[in-house]
Amino acid sequence: MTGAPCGGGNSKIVYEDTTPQFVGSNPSIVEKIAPLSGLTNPLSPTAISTLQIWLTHTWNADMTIRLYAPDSSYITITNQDGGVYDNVFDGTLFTDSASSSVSTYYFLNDGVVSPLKPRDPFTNLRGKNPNGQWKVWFQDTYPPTDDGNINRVILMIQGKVEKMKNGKKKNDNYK
Ligand SMILES: [Ca+2]
Ligand SMILES: [Ca+2]
Repeated sequence: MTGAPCGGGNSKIVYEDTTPQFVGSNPSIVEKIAPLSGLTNPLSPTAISTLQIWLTHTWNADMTIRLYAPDSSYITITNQDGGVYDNVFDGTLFTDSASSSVSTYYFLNDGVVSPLKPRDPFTNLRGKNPNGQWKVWFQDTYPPTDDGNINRVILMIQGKVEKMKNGKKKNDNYK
């Protein structure tokens, strides 16, 4: 049996940005642009996406962070979470598989909390064309005091291996 060609393209892309950028009074908005290509379109119903950020900030409830897909829709990662504490997102892995959500976690101390579920699930991104310009959008919504620095961002998008009718793996070049 010869099945029609299926799959193709990369099933996993990891995008990393290590350019430190200030966020606070000026500018209060920072965008990290991730141009992705070669991913299987549309993004699989079993796709897994994660976002890890290293943000130092002395009042994390100032921050709103969104992940924009290439079609300009977005999911909210965090919005006025983290309270008055320092550096709670300095290395946080946002993943749907975390046991606690950023919106309900009871922040009590300075220091990183990881992993956390984002406010909106990454599963909302399934079915979209993943090829194009992704954007991680940071806003300090209270610029006058308590600033931050975005030191590193890692966006990972992974389609799961799916089996074809003939038993072959769909994503032969799964990495
Ligand atoms: Ca503080
Ligand atoms: Ca601020």
